[in-house]
Amino acid sequence: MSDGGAARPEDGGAPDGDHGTVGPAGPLTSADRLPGFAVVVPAYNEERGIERCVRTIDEALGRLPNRTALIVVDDGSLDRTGRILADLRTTISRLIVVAHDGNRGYGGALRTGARQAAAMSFDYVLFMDSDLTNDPRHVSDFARTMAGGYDLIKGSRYITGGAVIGVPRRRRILSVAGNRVARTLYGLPVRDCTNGFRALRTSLFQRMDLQENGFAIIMEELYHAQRLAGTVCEIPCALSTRANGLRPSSFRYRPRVFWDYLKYPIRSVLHRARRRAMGG
Ligand SMILES: Nc1nc2c(ncn2[C@@H]2O[C@H](COP(=O)(O)OP(=O)(O)O)[C@@H](O)[C@H]2O)c(=O)[nH]1
Ligand SMILES: [Mg+2]
Repeated sequence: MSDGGAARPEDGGAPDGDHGTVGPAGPLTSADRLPGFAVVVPAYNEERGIERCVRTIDEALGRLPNRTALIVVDDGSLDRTGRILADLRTTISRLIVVAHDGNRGYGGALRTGARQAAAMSFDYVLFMDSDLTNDPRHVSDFARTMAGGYDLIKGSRYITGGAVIGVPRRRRILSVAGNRVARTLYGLPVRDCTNGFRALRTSLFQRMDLQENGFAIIMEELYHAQRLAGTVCEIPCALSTRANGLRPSSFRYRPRVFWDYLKYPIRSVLHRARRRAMGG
């Protein structure tokens, strides 16, 4: 499928088994189903940026007709993140704060956030970072694409309209190369496998047997999406680098991280080969 568009169930083209790339969809019409969704934001020691993050996402959600919530998971922050969130909670009704006593990692925080979203009957979870490097103006693009019924919607830097802004050259090159390998091995039409800005049907996320506590949960999810035959599409998104004044990124390229990421596309190849060998 091209960058131009993808079939939506209400267009008569059921997306079962359909994977593809969709550009930003047209304006919402009253004919569109409006899925409810929760933006889930993991936060660890984000005292310097969490207030701006919450206010900006809350404003973006306030402009949408969908039922929404903003779930922030304070993952055992040692700084003032928890206190700032508690203050914001008193005035921002859309904000739900879930706190872990200790640090369970990015993956653990997303699982907690998704459980909360499921308990509140939200159709989708939209995962976003707490440093505003995922541009909140894309939240409405996700909302429109959810109305198309996809199971997994990936934000993509690597399709027409996507962008990488200010990210160090080394990290950009590794990302492009890693994503080429991952895309080929998964066999999914996803150009940006490693992007953490993505939305999933809450029920699909809950069905995935996710174990990763770190950032590799992003790759683990794609392995399960491929296995569970979910419908996948990409929408263009920009990713920028952390603003000066925030704490530095906690992502580290270590040999172990490469393996943690790569093992899922490799497992995906093996899984499909096994299925073929069994004639299924
Ligand atoms: N739950 C949890 N979230 C984390 C942890 N470290 C970073 N994060 C969050 O994960 C997101 C991305 O982190 P960041 O440091 O910006 O890494 P990068 O985006 O890969 O450069 C942000 O929302 C962070 O607050 C952690 O140990 N636990
Ligand atoms: Mg970041």
